[in-house]
Amino acid sequence: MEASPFLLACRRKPVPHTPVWYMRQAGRSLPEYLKLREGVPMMEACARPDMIVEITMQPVRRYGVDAAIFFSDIVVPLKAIGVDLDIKPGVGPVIADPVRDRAGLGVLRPLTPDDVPYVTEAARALTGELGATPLIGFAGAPFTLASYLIEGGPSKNQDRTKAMMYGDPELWDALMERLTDITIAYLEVQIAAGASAVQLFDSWVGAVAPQDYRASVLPHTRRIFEAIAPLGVPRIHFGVGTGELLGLMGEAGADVVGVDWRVPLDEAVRRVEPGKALQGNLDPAVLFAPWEVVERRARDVLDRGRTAEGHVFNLGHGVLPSTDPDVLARLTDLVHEASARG
Ligand code: 1CP
Repeated sequence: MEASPFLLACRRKPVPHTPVWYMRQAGRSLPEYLKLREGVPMMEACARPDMIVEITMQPVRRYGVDAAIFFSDIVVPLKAIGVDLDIKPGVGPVIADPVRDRAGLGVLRPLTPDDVPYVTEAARALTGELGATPLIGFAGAPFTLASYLIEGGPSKNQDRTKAMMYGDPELWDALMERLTDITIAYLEVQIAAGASAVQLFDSWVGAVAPQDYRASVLPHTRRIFEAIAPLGVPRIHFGVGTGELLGLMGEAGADVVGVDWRVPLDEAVRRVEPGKALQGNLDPAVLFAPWEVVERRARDVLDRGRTAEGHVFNLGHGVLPSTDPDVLARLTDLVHEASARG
């Protein structure tokens, strides 16, 4: 397992080829996924070990990617501690009673492994089934979880979230503290059950300016990475629209910084402190272009990625739902062949 190209690249060690996996590779465009999910609501699928295992395996079988990502959602730990929420098809997470004052914090109690037995069971089964392919566990970062809790659902600009951050820093920090504790516990459960790496998704933190990130987000995120450091698995940190934050995201302590498609990887190398690997960053929309374009752009990502101390090939954000699975299969082969070191 330690010889897996994915883990080697995360640790900035020499690799036989550039490893590749795709954010949201599980549970998006695959017909075998859509068939399995027929009539099963998302939150139910996330609580059934048989479904988690099968959906996590599907892209590994089909694409031959270098890592699996645990099928779940970032709101699963919140639901597990009793937050009244649902994932609405075509919308995303919707929170029944948004958290907007101190009383609202009451529902955010600490998470224990007993709250998510299906995660432990599925991750254990998966590590057996995956053999030498690493399993990536994941969690939503406190800012992104806070944004769903405060806004009540998906939001374009995170206005209410930032209003609390600017206007009531004490409430903000109390909320972030609780979410940080939940996130640490949730990542620990996945690592204890066999996850070989973890990714912290701070998908919407790109809405924040660097000085606010430093003051109001970074201390919490750093606490997460410090807490799980002794467990020894690579830690990946990703957000969208975070070009201005890449340096600070590295400072927060991850081993690998995820880069969206807006910043070329060789420029990201300059923005992130030394001693970090990078992950990314082909624009997921490029996969809708003719193959020649996909190939040229993928080779460009590989070339720029060579300037990093370690490179994990990925998209700049998740696989888009109407992506042709055959293009992802072909892209996986291309990345492996074009980066093979004799
Ligand atoms: O393949 C994988 O990566 C595993 C599955 C996975 C992951 C990693 C799902 C399944 N969700 C996530 C993480 C997640 N969920 C993120 C971080 C990654 C990212 O930035 O894309 C975020 C922001 C969410 C929240 C969420 N859940 C949204 C976005 C809504 C918004 O604010 O714009 C949506 C649409 C969901 C629902 C969801 N999550 C996963 C699936 C398969 C689905 C669709 C379920 C359905 O509608 O039935």
